[in-house]
Amino acid sequence: MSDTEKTELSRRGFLGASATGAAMMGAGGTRLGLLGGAAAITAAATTPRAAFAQTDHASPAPGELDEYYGFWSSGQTGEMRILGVPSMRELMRVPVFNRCSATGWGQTNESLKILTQDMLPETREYLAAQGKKIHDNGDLHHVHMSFTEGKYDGRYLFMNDKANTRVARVRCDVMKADKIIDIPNAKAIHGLRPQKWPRTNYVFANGEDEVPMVNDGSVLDDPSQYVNFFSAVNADEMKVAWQVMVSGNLDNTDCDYDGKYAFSTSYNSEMGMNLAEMMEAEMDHVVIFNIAEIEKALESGDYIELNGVPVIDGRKGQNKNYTRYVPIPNSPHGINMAPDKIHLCVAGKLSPTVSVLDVRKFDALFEDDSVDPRSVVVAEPELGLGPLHTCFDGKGNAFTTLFLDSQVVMWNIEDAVKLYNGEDVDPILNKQDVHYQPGHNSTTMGETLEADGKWYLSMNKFSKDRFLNTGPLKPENEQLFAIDGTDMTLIHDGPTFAEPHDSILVHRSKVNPKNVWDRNDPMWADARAQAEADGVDLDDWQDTVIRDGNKVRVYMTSQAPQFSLEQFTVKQGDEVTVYVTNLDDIDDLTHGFCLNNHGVAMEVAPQATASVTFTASKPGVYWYYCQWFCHALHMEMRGRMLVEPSGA
Ligand code: RUQ
Ligand code: CUA
Repeated sequence: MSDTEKTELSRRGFLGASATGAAMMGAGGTRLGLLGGAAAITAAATTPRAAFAQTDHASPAPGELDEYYGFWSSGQTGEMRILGVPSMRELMRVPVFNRCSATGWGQTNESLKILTQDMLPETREYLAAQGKKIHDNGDLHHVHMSFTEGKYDGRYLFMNDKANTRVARVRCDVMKADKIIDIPNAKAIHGLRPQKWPRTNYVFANGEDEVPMVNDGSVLDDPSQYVNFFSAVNADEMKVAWQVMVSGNLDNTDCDYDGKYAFSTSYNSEMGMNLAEMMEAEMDHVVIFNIAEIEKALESGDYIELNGVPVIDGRKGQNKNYTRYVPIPNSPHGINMAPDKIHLCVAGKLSPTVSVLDVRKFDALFEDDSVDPRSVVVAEPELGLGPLHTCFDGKGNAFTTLFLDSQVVMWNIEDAVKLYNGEDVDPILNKQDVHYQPGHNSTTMGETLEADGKWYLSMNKFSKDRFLNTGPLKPENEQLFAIDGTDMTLIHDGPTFAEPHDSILVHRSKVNPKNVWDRNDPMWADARAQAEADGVDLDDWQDTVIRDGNKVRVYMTSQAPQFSLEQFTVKQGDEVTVYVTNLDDIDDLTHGFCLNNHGVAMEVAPQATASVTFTASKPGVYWYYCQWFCHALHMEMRGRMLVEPSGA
């Protein structure tokens, strides 16, 4: 029996089972039966996806779970997204650097604390001058998970904000940010990677834009005095541990599987201020950071302190053992460490090449100044136009996006090394068109020692004519391929809103979030302390209104379909804080608190406490309501805030 026949048989079996199930379950079963039928019809259609449903690369049926979590950066949207792979179903949006109307991120006291407590004084002052507490935007390019011994450990996700020079950490147990820090001295954090070995003690973060070292206006249009900073963030404390001053703009970064080196691509080695100047040199470079030597400098005191951070001088020509500069053609962009622990792939962007560096050769560079930095290059295959990023299948093969060619090229690393050594081999295994202009790519588990080479994702910057026209602003496009040896088969092709910048594809065995919050979660420690001071038990039914001068604290609970307070009264001009604790502990029973005409809204997930503070400046009657659908009587879940006129 052929595979097709087998599938046909099981499909009929599936249809039959659904039909019987529906008949047996009577009216209640009709929906189930319909669902089964719909699934069977989809599978029977002659789309590439249906073809793939017949192999072990099957996309999950409705109701089935995906094998992988995808953690997505969203670029200029500023949030993190969670998708299921291979279905490519979007599961969640996690606000991080942006504000969110649904969850109240950027408005609740809990999120404001996370957004503001690690701000630099200069940021606070700047925002205050704009009449703001927080930034309204972020530009989140790179999401990466914490590692233990080269493997994802499911604790945290780290991410950058290029727009406002920040680094954030998201807790994987609840999928909320718990730390957002300003990076001093550096400007525009772009490339970001957690240390892989022995564990993520550091998160490495590139400063992309160069500025005067002390950027207080005393130096302005004198680029010769501009510098750039590479930062290592202590991942446990979320504080900058050290910075290295470098030459050139830092672009992307990665690190080895031995815990010895981090490395960054650097375009604009010219330190040019405009396009022509930035493109002048044929060669730019990769900067290699020697972690042990840098840590020694901290002990020996070979650093200056700038804004509370030890800054080490690793600029070109210093030839101290902190950095080495390896010339790479031309404006290199992506830098990706292969899971073979040996090969580092640096995409040439303006050069059609990927330079392959052997990290075992880096020791020699630091042992002897006179060793040619290019001696660490062991291959430089020409792959096509506009190579940007590379990922791996864990079987010795690499996939590189070609921005200008709108293709992905699959190639063999060892064969590229052989070619470089003069052997007559073609390292290119496969080229596939993608639509269009791919930036990042990722493979399942591809940036870890557990790279499994099952799926390949292309994140494309343009969709052009591929979807219904949405006006001048078009969606971007993502394409998922199944990898089978050297074959690649397209199984998903779908639009996304700005911007599918980068992603990691993590096996679901690595991630295990909670279903309801733990009542003692540190997220609302401040609310708990305040409640205790007010004699309120935050774990119990609450209907307490405390007046404290012109500050009013309102404690209420939510339990479907009711708030514990049907109404509360305040005076015009009062500063009101509403604390809502969701006593429901059923999965998926999220309530919300939205106060009409006050711009106040927040999510209160099961067993969570959330709070919001506002000024009751308008006398009158204002309804608050639950804005997360929770119950058949969800519409009835509401209450009134009565604001007495101040003269009354
Ligand atoms: S960089 S498209 Cu911001 Cu991730 Cu290469
Ligand atoms: Cu509670 Cu809707």
